[in-house]
This record gives sequence, C-alpha cells and structure tokens, in this order.
Amino acid sequence: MTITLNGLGAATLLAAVRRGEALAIARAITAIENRTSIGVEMGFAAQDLCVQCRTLGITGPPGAGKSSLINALISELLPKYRRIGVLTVDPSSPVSGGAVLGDRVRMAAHSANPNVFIRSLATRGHLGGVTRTTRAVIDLLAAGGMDLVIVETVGTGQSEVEVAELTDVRIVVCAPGFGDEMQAIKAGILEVADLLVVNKSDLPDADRTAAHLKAMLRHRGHDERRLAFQVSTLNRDGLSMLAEAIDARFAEPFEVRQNVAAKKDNPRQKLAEDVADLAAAFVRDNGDPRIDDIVGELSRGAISVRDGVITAIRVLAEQNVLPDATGLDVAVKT
Ligand SMILES: Nc1nc2c(ncn2[C@@H]2O[C@H](COP(=O)(O)OP(=O)(O)OP(=O)(O)O)[C@@H](O)[C@H]2O)c(=O)[nH]1
Ligand SMILES: [Mg+2]
Repeated sequence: MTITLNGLGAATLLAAVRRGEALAIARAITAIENRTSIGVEMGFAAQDLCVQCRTLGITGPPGAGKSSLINALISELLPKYRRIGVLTVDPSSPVSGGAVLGDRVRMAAHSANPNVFIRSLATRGHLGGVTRTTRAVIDLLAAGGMDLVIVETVGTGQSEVEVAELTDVRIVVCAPGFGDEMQAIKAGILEVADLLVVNKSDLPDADRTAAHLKAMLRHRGHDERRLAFQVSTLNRDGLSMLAEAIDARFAEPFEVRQNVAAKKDNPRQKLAEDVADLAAAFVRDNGDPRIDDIVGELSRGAISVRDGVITAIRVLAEQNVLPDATGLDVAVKT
C-alpha cells in the first residue's frame, strides 16, 4: 500500500523534514497530531533516527509570561543553538484556540526567522495522548535539524508534569503576587523543576514573591542561588544570566537525550500503545472492503464488538494491508 499525504509519499515527506523544510515539518506534525497512518509512521521513523537535540521545558500558570520569556530567550540562545523549535502545549484545554493567537503575537519577533519554528499543539483533550504526541513531535523536530526544542506547557497539574518530564532541563515560571498557584507549584511541578524563574521583576511585588520562593527552596535544602532567578522580559533584565544557567544545566552530566521514548517509558507498555496506534490508523484510513463490512455488521449489531475487533486484526495481519515500510526504511538510513 502506498501512503500519501497531499501527493507526497511518506518517504518523500520524511526526506523533506530531514532537509529542514518548514512546510514539510508542519505537515508531518499535523499528521502526527491527527494520528493518521502517515503520522504514526513519521513518529516511528523520527524515533528510529535518534537525532540528538537539547530540550527545554517552560511551565507555569496562565499569564506568568512563559511565551514572552521564550521569545526573549530565543534571542539569547540563537547564537549557540542555531535552529530552535518551540512547541506550545496546553493539556488542560480541549483545543488551544485562544492561546495560539497569543503565542503568535508574543513570539512575533521570531516568526519570520527561518531558524525558528513555532507551533502550537492542539491537544483535543486526550490526556495521555498529549504526552505521546509531544514526544513524537520533539523527535520529529530533532530529525528536522533543530538544535534545541523549547516546550511551553500551561498549568501545574499531572499532565503538565508528564509533558515537562520529556525535556532535559525544566523551568518553572511564575509572576509576582499570586498565592494559590504557588501552592499548586509546591505540590507538583516543583519536583521536576531545574530552574525557577520569577518573571515581571519590573512589578512591585516581584521581590516579595522571589523571597517567598527562595525561602521555600531553602526550607527544602536546595541552593536558592543556583535555582532561583528573577527576570523581566519587558526590560530584558536577568535574561543573559538565565541563559547562562540554562547552558550550565545542559552541560551538567545529564545524558543528552538521544531518544526520549527510551528515557522513562515502560517498553512493553510503549510497544502496546504503538501497536494500537498503527492498527487504529489503518482501520480508519484504509479502504479495504472487508473493514467496511465489519463496520457495517457492527453498526447493525450483527456481530459482537469482540468479534469485530478480532476479525479486523485478522484482516490487518493476514491480508497484508499494513503498509510496506521499505520506502521509509530507505529514507531513514540515508
Ligand atoms: N510587566 C510585565 N509584564 C509582562 C512581562 N512578561 C510578560 N508580561 C505580560 O504578561 C502577559 C502574559 O504574557 P504571556 O507571555 O502571554 O504569558 P504566558 O504565560 O505565555 O500565558 P499563557 O500562554 O496564556 O498561559 C502579557 O500581557 C505580557 O505582556 C514582564 O516582564 N513584565
Ligand atoms: Mg503562552
């Protein structure tokens, strides 16, 4: 079976991604998000490439200034990391509609730069799926030649922590004068934070918030001078120091991530999910009449769900409707 996406075969698309073509990268990400067969294939192929790239997570409550901080940091980091990808992920909202516009405005300074690729991931509410999609997209951006991928996540809940865990260095950003968020940060995301940033240091409450945070760090036996930073993206205060701290963190004996998937996943669980993704994509996408028949019988209630699933698996396996991945293999090994 030939896989095509807007007339491009998977191998052709992957080759274009590897040349760093922004349009191809954007198309591949859309395919990954939609879990089409080509998207599932691209996700697998990108992982197999194991291209090295640094990853930086920026997490914090809504409006803390995460996007503004990324925009400001890009200028600091571009001399060293010559191609930077930015993903904004909002696991708590079904579709990150409003945020997309805000992020575009916030990062407008770099949107015309061919070495900066900015993309919002529409998460559509699958909680577990967000992490998997984000992981696949990070691998794809690495394959597309990004030296650094920055991932912005909003909030401080469990799924944000999971997404943050995909990155090598994690920054938690907060803004002056908030109380409840601080409690939430204490409870969850602080545990995965490498650096804590109080943004908007131009505002009057900034020192008090920073002092509070530092006291909290001391209380937990952390070195607050190494961990806590005050910046203002408005007047660019503290940004070069923060960029240096990020570099220093990358230089620490953290393994450079070769393959995020290998880092913390249970391999059997991951295989199970990958099998399910591939099978699901082909049941949805392929035009095999036997699959149509099963769908018809299921909707008439003529067969049990279990029999429908088993018959579909047999069709996939026996009749060789799974794609011949040879073309992709060739592209991967070039
Ligand atoms: N005073 C001041 N305002 C800032 C600073 N940085 C960002 N802001 C403002 O804070 C607001 C939120 O900034 P964003 O960068 O969109 O914050 P965010 O955390 O990405 O927001 P969401 O993605 O919506 O959660 C905007 O109105 C910014 O202009 C700063 O250093 N000082
Ligand atoms: Mg934002």
